[in-house]
Amino acid sequence: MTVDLSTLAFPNLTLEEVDGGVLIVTLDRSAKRNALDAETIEALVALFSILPRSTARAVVLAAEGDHFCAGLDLVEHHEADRSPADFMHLCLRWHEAFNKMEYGGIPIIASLKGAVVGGGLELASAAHIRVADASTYFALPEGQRGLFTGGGATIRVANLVGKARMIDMMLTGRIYQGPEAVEVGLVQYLVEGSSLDTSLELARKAAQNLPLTNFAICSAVSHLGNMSALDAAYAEAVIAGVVNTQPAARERLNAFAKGTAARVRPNG
Ligand code: 1HE
Repeated sequence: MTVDLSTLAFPNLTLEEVDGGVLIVTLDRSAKRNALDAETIEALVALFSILPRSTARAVVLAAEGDHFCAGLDLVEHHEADRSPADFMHLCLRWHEAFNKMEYGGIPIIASLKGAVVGGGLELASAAHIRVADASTYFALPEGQRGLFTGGGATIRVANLVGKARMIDMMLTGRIYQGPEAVEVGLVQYLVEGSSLDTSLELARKAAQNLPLTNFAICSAVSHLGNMSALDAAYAEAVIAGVVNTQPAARERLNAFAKGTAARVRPNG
């Protein structure tokens, strides 16, 4: 059953369907710099659990205000005075949300600005493409706060920048921004104008792919990365068997065979 996106509503998130099958999901807690409290994490779990069964073909994850996300809600955490078990269970909900994003099969483009720090970087790392603007900066300030990452930074940020850089960020509070953020792998795009415009452009492009192809790209690639090379090669062949023979692809292959499909050539 396909879920009607217009019926969905979640705390601290706004949803806007735009043309081309693109859904803009906006973090809407800018008074708190979009810090992730428990309620917002539950909203992300619920939303990204549903999206694979909706009409959304691609998502732009954006934010209200000047900052993408200030990470864990430190005030809530301080006031809740959580037990180790309570915080472990909370972190498992963060993982549930971010795993639904990374493995859900729907392309997610994160439109970044301002602070993308701590849990905010963990959230951005669960997207498939990250777009920064001139204001965007990245950090893992957990070390300075007497904390440790709990939303997957040791896995996803390490995958992006490597273990040594991630440890440096955690130990020293090192901030990455601008071209250096691209060089180290934190983002694929750095734009002069608005990261939202470029994210929408990229999402519209991705949404034109067949949904089963995008499912393989935005789910299988991550699953394959968790396997041994031998098993990953086997599973890749099985997935390609399904995806590359999908009836919906025949029209595209036919167009190529007839010479009417676009060729792959660089601009200019
Ligand atoms: C918050 C949070 C937050 C802002 N939790 N309330 N993350 C951090 O260590 C980053 C903490 N935040 C900051 O460094 C700054 O807020 C910013 C650089 C992001 C933005 O600065 P600014 O000057 O625009 O805002 P502000 O004055 O610091 O904050 C505005 C309000 O947002 C204020 O609330 P108010 O009620 O006093 O107006 C702040 O308290 C609130 N706010 N950030 C709660 N993070 C699963 S483990 C993950 C572990 C982590 O993520 S640790 C990293 C935490």
